[in-house]
Amino acid sequence: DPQKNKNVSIIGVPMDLGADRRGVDMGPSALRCACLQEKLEGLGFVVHDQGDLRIERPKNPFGSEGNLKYLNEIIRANAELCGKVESEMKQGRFPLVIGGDHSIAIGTIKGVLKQVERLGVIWFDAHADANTAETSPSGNIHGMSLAVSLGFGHPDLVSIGGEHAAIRPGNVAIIGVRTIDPGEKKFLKEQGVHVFTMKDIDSMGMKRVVEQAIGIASDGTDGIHLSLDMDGMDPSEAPGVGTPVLGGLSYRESHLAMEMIGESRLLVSAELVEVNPILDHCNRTAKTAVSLVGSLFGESIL
Ligand code: HAR
Ligand code: MN
Ligand code: MN
Ligand code: MN
Repeated sequence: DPQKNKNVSIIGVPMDLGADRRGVDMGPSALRCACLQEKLEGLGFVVHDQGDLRIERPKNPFGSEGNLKYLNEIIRANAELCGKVESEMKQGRFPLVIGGDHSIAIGTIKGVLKQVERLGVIWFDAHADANTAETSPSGNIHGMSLAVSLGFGHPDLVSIGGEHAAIRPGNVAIIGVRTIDPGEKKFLKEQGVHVFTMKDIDSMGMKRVVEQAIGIASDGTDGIHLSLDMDGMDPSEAPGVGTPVLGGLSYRESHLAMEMIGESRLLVSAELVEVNPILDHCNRTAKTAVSLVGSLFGESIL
């Protein structure tokens, strides 16, 4: 809980190999330019910026194995990230991972799992990221990271950071989904992952959706991880993302979600992904992301 633990580690992962559009490798820089550290310090946190992991340039520009683009580079980055997250948590610091494409959730979540055995996950995203190589239409690993974190996918991805119990599907809630592949739909239903689509948000309201999501992610767990993909927001408010989808969450709905997750006092880790400065306007999406982090870490008006 960042509101009890005042020490926050920022871990940058400047990698875009999990996505087709280049540019999210500049996300960590954009988020720092948008005063991420200053925002947290203003809220009374002690920030330990760990800098960025070193991401190797791919030797083969089309280096894919089967339907898994840049598999080896992504394994190496995530293995390092996993170790970093684990060691920061061991020192009593709250890990805030900044990406980077969403494939980095694989390393973040495995690292957290080594410290928090039973972990619930709230996955804020326009997409479900629940493909495997068999079902993926693109071969992009950022569309597979939730499946991998549930224990499904290429064994070299699932075993990153060592063999370890995965997150339980009944403790995962996805919020903001509005595009899903046929194989993902089948997988999520079979596994019993709770998916809150835009239809649910429109009909129930964000407040009830987030209450339920927190209930799901906290049921029998020792804490909640937030995986925040900025494309969950509507592209009119967060244009700097690689795979925008119309009809997303508003600025206000997104802030309410962050405030409620923060107020739950159950958060043990978080990551912020898919900010693409190349496609952005004057760093607006990174600034919005930093504002969301503020709400998550307890910023309030009154
Ligand atoms: N489902 C599609 C695929 O697997 C698109 C996926 C992902 N894009 C993201 N992830 N930004 O959230 O290729
Ligand atoms: Mn995603
Ligand atoms: Mn363990
Ligand atoms: Mn997405």
